[in-house]
Amino acid sequence: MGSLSQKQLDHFEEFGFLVVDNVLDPKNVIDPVIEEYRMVLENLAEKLYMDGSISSKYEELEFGDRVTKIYSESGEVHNQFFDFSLPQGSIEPDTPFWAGPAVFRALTDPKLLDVVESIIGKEIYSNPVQHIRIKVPEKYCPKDENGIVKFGATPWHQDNGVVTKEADNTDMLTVWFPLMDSDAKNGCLTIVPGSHKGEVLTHCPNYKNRGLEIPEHLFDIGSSMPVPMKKGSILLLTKKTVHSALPNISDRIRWSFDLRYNPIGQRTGRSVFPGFVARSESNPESILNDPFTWNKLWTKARDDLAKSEQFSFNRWDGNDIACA
Ligand SMILES: O=C(O)CCC(=O)C(=O)O
Ligand SMILES: [Fe+2]
Repeated sequence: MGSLSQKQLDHFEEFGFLVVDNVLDPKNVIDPVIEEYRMVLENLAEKLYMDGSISSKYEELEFGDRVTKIYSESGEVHNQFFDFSLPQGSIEPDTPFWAGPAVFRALTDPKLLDVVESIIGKEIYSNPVQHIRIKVPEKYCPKDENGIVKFGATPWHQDNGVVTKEADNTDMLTVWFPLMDSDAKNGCLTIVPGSHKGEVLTHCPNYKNRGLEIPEHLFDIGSSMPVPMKKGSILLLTKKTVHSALPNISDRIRWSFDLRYNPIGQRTGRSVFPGFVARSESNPESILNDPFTWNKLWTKARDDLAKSEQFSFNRWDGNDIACA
């Protein structure tokens, strides 16, 4: 059943975002995810230690400090190892990803789906445009050849801009949540209230070496605001709400999930990646309940894509006049 009040729905409609507190149980939903990722990090540490990229496995450190140390010493951000999605190109038979049971339980959490149902209705598809984002403190984070922090602040964009045009009529909802408290210091999201009422804005590939970004002159950056969040809270965004994430200038990691949902039957905008039916009143047998089947869907997608032609989700042209 939908769980949002009319007041919350009105806020979402008017401003294009909504924070809902106390949705995900920190102990029963989020901590198991963290525990699962502790094992994933253990495997990464073992691999990097074996191939000589790190001098110790740093077993004594807790997750955040350990991942920071490992990324820093190896000079690489290994986020693909943890992600429950695949890269947008160069997929190999051994491209890593993590689609584990605790992650699946978070994606299909009944309280989270109750919130989603309030917005998109009772027939809910888990859209495969989804990521874990681990942001280690910028001061320790490896930099690219332009001196820019790898996987640092997220540039200004609309989620509609990162999917193909086939999803332009899809009622795609973004659900973002941190796995710890998130604030302006450790890199919470910033949003532009009301920006969802306009068009899909021009995005520029690799704008100012930062990645896909909407140039600042196309929206009202002055009215943007950071959205600090508690562990267990979720942030809803429409597909056209302009948003970005601040840099992590704290001493600890900032990590988060971003998920998408759309009504069953609509295009996801990344058709080569697998989604699944998360909730359905009209056809309950179609619901995916088994995390291992979900894992197999991603494994098959990875194996198929490793054999096939390269694909691209990019719809933007860096030569557009707005990008100059
Ligand atoms: O977490 C981030 O840095 C960006 C997330 C985002 O853009 C999204 O959830 O749509
Ligand atoms: Fe986004």
